[in-house]
Amino acid sequence: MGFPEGFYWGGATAANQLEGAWDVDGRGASVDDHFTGGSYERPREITVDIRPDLLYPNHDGIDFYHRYEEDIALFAEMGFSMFRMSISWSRIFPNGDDPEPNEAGLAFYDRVLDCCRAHGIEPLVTLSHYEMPYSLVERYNGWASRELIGFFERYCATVFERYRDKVTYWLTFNEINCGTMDIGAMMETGIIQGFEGPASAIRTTPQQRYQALHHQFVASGRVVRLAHERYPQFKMGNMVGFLLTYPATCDPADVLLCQGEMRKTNWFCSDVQVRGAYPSYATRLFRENGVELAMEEGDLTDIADGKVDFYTFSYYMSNVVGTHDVEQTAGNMTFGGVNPYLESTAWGWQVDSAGLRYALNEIWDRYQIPVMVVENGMGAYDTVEEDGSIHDQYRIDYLKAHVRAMGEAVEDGVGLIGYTWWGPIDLVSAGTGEMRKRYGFIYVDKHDDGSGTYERRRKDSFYAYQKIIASNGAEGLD
Ligand code: BGP
Repeated sequence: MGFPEGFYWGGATAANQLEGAWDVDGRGASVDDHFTGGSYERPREITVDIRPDLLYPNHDGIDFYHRYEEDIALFAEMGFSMFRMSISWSRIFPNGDDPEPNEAGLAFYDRVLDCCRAHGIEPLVTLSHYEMPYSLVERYNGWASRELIGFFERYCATVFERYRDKVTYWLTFNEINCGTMDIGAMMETGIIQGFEGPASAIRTTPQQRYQALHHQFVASGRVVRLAHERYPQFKMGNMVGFLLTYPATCDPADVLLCQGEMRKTNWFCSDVQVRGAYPSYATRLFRENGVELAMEEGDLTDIADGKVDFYTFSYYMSNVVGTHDVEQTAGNMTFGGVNPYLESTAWGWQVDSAGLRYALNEIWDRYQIPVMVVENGMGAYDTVEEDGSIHDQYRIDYLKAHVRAMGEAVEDGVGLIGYTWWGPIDLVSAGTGEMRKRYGFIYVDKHDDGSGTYERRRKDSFYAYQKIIASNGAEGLD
């Protein structure tokens, strides 16, 4: 079993979950800066104003802003050849539509990217990872407004030009398909203008969600076209939060229901961004959900011109749907029924490594463009032993099982070119705002109450991943 030569091994992060320094060097508040901490049982709260009596974990993140050199050196020590990061839009344009970009913000990413290059690490940069300047929420209700397209184009044009010699691989929107879901739409599209209360209480209509997505599709299409025209060396990708879904039984009604779910959740956004057109099933999907898209002339051309060069997705779990009684999962951000053949993490995510092989084959058969798994991982409670060591065998098992599954997919003929583990260093959870939901190979001494020294520590999994990378996935998998 072998991974192709030059296969990218690495880790994935998002600016808002690790940088901290939320109001430093001219940065504007971003959507996630208005989210308090939460937990498995208690949803994060969204507040319109930043309240001194509440804790907003993204404000400090893990202080990557000041510690990136140490962190990237640790990634290099593990053998990373790729680092997926995102640029914080509000570090570059604090209000989203400022007349000039913020030079201090641009200079920060120069330093980070130079540091990656110095270690021989290829950056993979997400342009929008669950955030936008909060000012655009206040004034425009996020992607509900068409104006966002122009602001996004300007932001992208600015960073493309600035980092043209430092970045080759770009992704437009993280998990764009979250915009098809009620709760997901809040982080993905920022349509939370004036909302105050538990994030789980947000309700959006299909009309709002698909309209916001349409604006994102047009924006993505335009910036992909711009990249192809001006920077032929750039490779532009999409990013889908892949929620693999199985039918609960072989009742054809369950199979059809599952097909519909797979289309709505995974294929809809993928089809638009890879094929450059709305899929044929969209007409019925829209009709049955009362969606009437407002479009302008040229929108469909923008989408058609903006086909991506490679396909990326996150993969954490699989779900089940059925027309009969199906026991529902109780985890945070889980969306379906219980699968009796699978075990779940402490947060209720059903671990399914074989499903990764299955998903990879489905994606490859459908699109035939290079594929990367840009998020995969396991949130878990870690215990620091008295001597400071962290024995995270559960994470090692998860990692090995998923690497083996990718190896099988490569054997199946899938054009897989890279793998970036989610949260190679502990960071703030997007779903719950917790620190204790840890993904890292590197432990960060920061806790949910905001305390901690921010000291970094190698876990056992650090060495396990190092071994896998050193042998290009040939060793360290037993
Ligand atoms: C994905 C997001 C990431 C990340 C991950 C884990 O959906 O793209 O930003 O956070 O999920 O989720 P969580 O942090 O909620 O455990």
